[in-house]
Amino acid sequence: MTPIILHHYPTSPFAEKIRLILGYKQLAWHSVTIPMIMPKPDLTALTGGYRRTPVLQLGADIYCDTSLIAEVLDKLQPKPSLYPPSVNGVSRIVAQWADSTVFAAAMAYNFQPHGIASVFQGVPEEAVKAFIADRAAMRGGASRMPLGEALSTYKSQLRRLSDMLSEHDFLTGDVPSIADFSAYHPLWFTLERTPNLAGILDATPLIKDWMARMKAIGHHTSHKLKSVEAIDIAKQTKPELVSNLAFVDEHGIALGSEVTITADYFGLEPTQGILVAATKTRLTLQREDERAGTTHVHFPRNGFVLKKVSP
Ligand SMILES: N[C@@H](CCC(=O)N[C@@H](CS)C(=O)NCC(=O)O)C(=O)O
Repeated sequence: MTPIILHHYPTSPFAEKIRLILGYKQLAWHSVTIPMIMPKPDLTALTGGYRRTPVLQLGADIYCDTSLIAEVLDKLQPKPSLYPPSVNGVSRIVAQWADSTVFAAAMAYNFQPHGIASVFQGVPEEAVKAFIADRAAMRGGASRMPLGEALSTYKSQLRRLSDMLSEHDFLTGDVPSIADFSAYHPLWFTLERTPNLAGILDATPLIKDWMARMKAIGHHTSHKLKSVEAIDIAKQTKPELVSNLAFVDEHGIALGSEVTITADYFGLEPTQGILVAATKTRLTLQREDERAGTTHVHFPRNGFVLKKVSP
């Protein structure tokens, strides 16, 4: 089997979502540690510009965004499913809400001054300043949610999540679904990276018990890989064929066009390449890179903007 390579760093909540999914599916993986801030030259040799964390690599196929990465891992190892049929729709909707709305409130709460002090304990002041400036640039200068709003929003979201746990062990039933992995990671950051702020979880003991169950899933086994080795693997591999996929055109952009794909918020570095596939749910670009060779970079349609490059 093509090695599963995760490009990530330990403190990334979205990476924790994928590490736990790998654990749930008992998939062994390779771990490439990437920088927390720009520049990320080895990552962008693979993605062509996309800089968010994490990124999944299977040979010369590069998958951006955890909603797509979760789908790919579920296809690779269908059991246990992340999308149990009886809750397929609702689990995806809760996951989307958690990855966007809960994540925003939780991180605004986690990154209040006490939280920053805890996350960056022992880190030189210059590095902390560089991190704060990098994230402000990613938000295009927009500030995080004010602390008062973050506090009331996060508390109310915790109460809603707790309500969902009153009759079963996981959010949508007796077994985990994608909803659990998406709701867990922002709360994991509160509990593990900003423990001095974790008292907010005390009002919802059902959540604390559920978090212990989620943590127990673990990350299965991983082996460290250097970023240059990952680039070599891409260079030595051919991307999977996509010419058999049904073309769904929502933009009036033909396959074979030179295009860019850009996240619709937070981290607006575009990836440019040839549009080689567009299905109902995902878009694929082919790129040539001096170091990585020919790669296919895959994005979900949700949350990304496709544009034709004018000649
Ligand atoms: N929608 C994206 C969000 C990913 C995201 O925001 N990741 C954060 C880290 S948890 C990030 O990219 N931060 C900036 C960076 O790592 O450069 C996904 O699901 O993968």
